[in-house]
Amino acid sequence: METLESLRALYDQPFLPLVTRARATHIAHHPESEVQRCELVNIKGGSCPEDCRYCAQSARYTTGLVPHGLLDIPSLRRAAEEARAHGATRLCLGAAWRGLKERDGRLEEVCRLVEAIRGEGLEICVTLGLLGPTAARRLREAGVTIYNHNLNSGPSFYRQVATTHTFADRLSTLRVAQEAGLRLCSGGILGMGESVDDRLEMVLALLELDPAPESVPLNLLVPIPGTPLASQPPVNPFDLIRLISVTRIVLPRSRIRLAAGRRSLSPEAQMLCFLAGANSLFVGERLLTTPNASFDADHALFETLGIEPSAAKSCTSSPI
Ligand code: SAM
Ligand code: DTB
Ligand code: SF4
Repeated sequence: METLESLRALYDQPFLPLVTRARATHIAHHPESEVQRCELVNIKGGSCPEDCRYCAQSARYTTGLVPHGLLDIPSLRRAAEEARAHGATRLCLGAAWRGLKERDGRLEEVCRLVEAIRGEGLEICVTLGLLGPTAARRLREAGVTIYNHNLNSGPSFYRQVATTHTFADRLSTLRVAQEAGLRLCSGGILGMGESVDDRLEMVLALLELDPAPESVPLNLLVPIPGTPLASQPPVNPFDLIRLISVTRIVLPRSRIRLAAGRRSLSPEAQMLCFLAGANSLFVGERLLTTPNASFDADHALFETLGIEPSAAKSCTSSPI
């Protein structure tokens, strides 16, 4: 069983042996040139009551974001078509609110959106904040197969990430989603001022989930003017590559997603991330509120590396 000390020992070994071991683990469990493409749609933007210190969508900070209500069905259908045109096999619908309570009218509205695009050949992931059991079961029934809810950091640092909910609240949502038959997508953000141990504590918490998350997004903080974390210094890409390597070694079957902040990485740094075990990314012009890596840059990178897109899993597939 892994401990913080064993993860730290892995993390601190010399860079090349660490990446070599991660690569060997990767090849033993995944097709070596396959990278999953996902696309995000912000189905409800801004005015969020939570105080996550990194987030453009919190109502507590003046970020210049123009809030919008729930997306309509034709706009979502168009977004799904665009995602398919970009080669995405998974669509992730995000909403800026605290979560969905039981008997919340917004739940049925989200389910109608999901039902409108199920059967389009895309895996449907949603990221709707804190979740109760009835809402989780209803989402599963509507056609959602994956729930994204990031732990974002380790438990010791979490109080410095947000105060309006706790790390335990986030963990409990993950368990609720799992119990409803949803596969999990959960990871975090690097660059909020946390230590390496905080990042490894997060990996340890992901490891304790049973089954392990199907995907682990690793975001680099995108500094948003107006938020408390606007002036954080950028993360050293080698620290990201080390964390990807450790995550790959201890979660051999999970997909590791290079998520927000990818556009700040050079093609060479991204290549090292793939070598260390990253095998998923976001395509499309935008993430939720910020620009993503450009289509042309991605096209050139995929060509250079001979990266192949993954096939979508069936909507009824069981947890890994
Ligand atoms: N409200 C839901 C929640 O908090 O889970 C879903 C939307 S939230 C924007 C989804 C995730 O995006 C966050 O948990 C965080 O990991 C990531 N994220 C948000 N803003 C970010 C930023 N500025 N830089 C990097 N990642 C960010
Ligand atoms: C994840 O880990 N990152 C995505 C998705 N899952 C929901 C969101 C990134 C958001 C980046 C900042 C923004 O665009 O507002
Ligand atoms: Fe709200 Fe999610 Fe942003 Fe936190 S991360 S402020 S819960 S939208």
